[in-house]
Parts: sequence; C-alpha cells; structure tokens
Amino acid sequence: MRGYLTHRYLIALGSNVRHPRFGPPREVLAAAIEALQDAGLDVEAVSRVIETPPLGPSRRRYANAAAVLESSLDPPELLDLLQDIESAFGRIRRGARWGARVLDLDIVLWSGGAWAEPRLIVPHPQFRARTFVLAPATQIASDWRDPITGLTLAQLQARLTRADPLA
Ligand code: A4P
Ligand code: MG
Repeated sequence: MRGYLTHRYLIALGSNVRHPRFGPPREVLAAAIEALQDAGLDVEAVSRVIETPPLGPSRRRYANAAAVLESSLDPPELLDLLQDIESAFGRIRRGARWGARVLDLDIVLWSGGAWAEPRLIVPHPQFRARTFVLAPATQIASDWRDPITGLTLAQLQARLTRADPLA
C-alpha cells in the first residue's frame, strides 16, 4: 500500500551499456521506468529517450531520459531505492568480475527544494550545464523552478543553448 504522496521528484536516467536481457540502452531506460513503477513510485510523466554523445571518458553514446515521480519517500530513501534499482540492472557478469553499470539514476529536483549531505545533493550539482539532462527534463517539467537560481528548466535550457550553441 502506498503512503501519502508528499514528495515530487525530477529524476534523470542514463545508460550507455547494453543489458543482457533488456538490450540496448534505450530499452534499458524503458525497463528502468517499469522498475520504478514496480517499486511503488508513482510515475507521473516520462520524456522521450534521446541519444547523446558521451560527456567524459566513455566512448559509447548514451541514451538519456527524464521522469517526474511522486512518492512518500524522502530524498535519502528515494536515493537508496534508486541505487537498489541501479544495482539490480547494473551488475553484469563478465568472466569472473562484475562489469560496468548500465543504469544511472540521479535525483535532479525535489519539490521540497534543496537537500545537502555528503551522499546526496539536490538539486543535482551539474544538471544546469547538461543538455542531456535539461533537454528531456524540459519536455515534461518546463515550468519547474530550480530553487538555487530561481530559473525554470526552460530558462536554464535556453541559457545553456545560448551559452554554447554546440552543447
Ligand atoms: N549523489 C549525490 N547527489 C546525488 C543526486 N542528486 N542523485 C551521490 C544521485 N546521486 C547523488 O553517483 C555517485 C554518488 O553520487 C552516489 O553514490 C550518490 O551518493 P553514481 O551514480 O554512483 O556514479 P556516477 O553516476 O558515475 O557519478 P556521477 O557523479 O553521478 O557521474 P555523472 O557526473 O552523472 O556522470 N554523458 C551523457 N551524454 N549522458 C550521461 O547520462 N552520464 C555520466 C555520468 C557521464 N557522461 C554522460 C552521462
Ligand atoms: Mg549517478
């Protein structure tokens, strides 16, 4: 039984490794959305999946998406649950060792505003500079205001696109 849905979250989903059962990254994200629902989260909106060039050392392209969730879980409880889902997806047996994680689930925004502790920082510290987060996020929550800058997601996305037309 679900409790009162007192919290609303924007989460970012990313994958750039194939899953042996679910298939390519795009399908991993679809399966992840189902896993969120199965875990009792109320998935209110899901963006389309976009394919993005990798930021950082990895060479593989990413599938990225965003979702709006409602839940009675507070931010640390949600992080625990997201990390459980990542583990359930991400540990691929390659020979004798556990290989790369196939799923990244980040908490981007929370209806309660800001949260800061060593293992959890909300809003996600890097999201304002990342097209692969803002592009899907604006599809489903363009009016949501970042509590730190006071700007909506649409404004952050416009600012980012203006700042670097290649981003
Ligand atoms: N953590 C702190 N705040 C949060 C939060 N708001 N949400 C902590 C989730 N986790 C948060 O994350 C490391 C630790 O961050 C967690 O243990 C948690 O306590 P992780 O998911 O275990 O590791 P990670 O994802 O490799 O680290 P991080 O820093 O999240 O990596 P990034 O910076 O997110 O990089 N390029 C494209 N195109 N698309 C992508 O999705 N993703 C990455 C991952 C790199 N390049 C990418 C993409
Ligand atoms: Mg992460």
